[in-house]
Amino acid sequence: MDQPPPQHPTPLVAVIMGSTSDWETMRHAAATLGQFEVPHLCEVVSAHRTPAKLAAFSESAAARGFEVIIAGAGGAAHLPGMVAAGTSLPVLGVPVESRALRGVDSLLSIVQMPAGVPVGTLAIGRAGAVNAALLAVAILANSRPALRARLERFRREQTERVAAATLPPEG
Ligand code: RP5
Repeated sequence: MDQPPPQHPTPLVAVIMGSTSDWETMRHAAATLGQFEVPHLCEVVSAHRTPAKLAAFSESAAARGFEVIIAGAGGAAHLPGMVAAGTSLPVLGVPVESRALRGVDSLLSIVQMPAGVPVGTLAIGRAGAVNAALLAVAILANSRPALRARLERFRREQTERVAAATLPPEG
């Protein structure tokens, strides 16, 4: 008898990015969500190169079951703000480190949203990608006690690891 195709749980978090070149940074968000077994989808959606796809994505995101959107972009990084313009879901913005200005351009493009359309902006690069995923987990955990317990265990283990760390001998 044929086996039914594997059921993939509906993704709760969308990890979108402006270009495949952002994946090196954004893969850390995906990996962190994976660590918490949070179903997620990763996709390239460009504010500048695929504006119609961006509009369709943001307007359908809530109906598709996403609860949080993580958007990473570099340079003139309009993606997080533009996706936030089309949805009331929480949008977390990750400034990708650009070659020319080391991500300061990305950071300023994402962080300075006018009042009324918020984007929660994280740090430039890998730290921002990891923390965006941890914030997404914290948001989802508000209504999922098992996820809250897992997040608290992660934090406890991190604390224990840092407390037990030793420095190399001097000289
Ligand atoms: C942005 O332009 C992307 O988010 C990326 O960070 C940057 C450069 O894109 P590529 O020229 O590498 O495709 O839209």
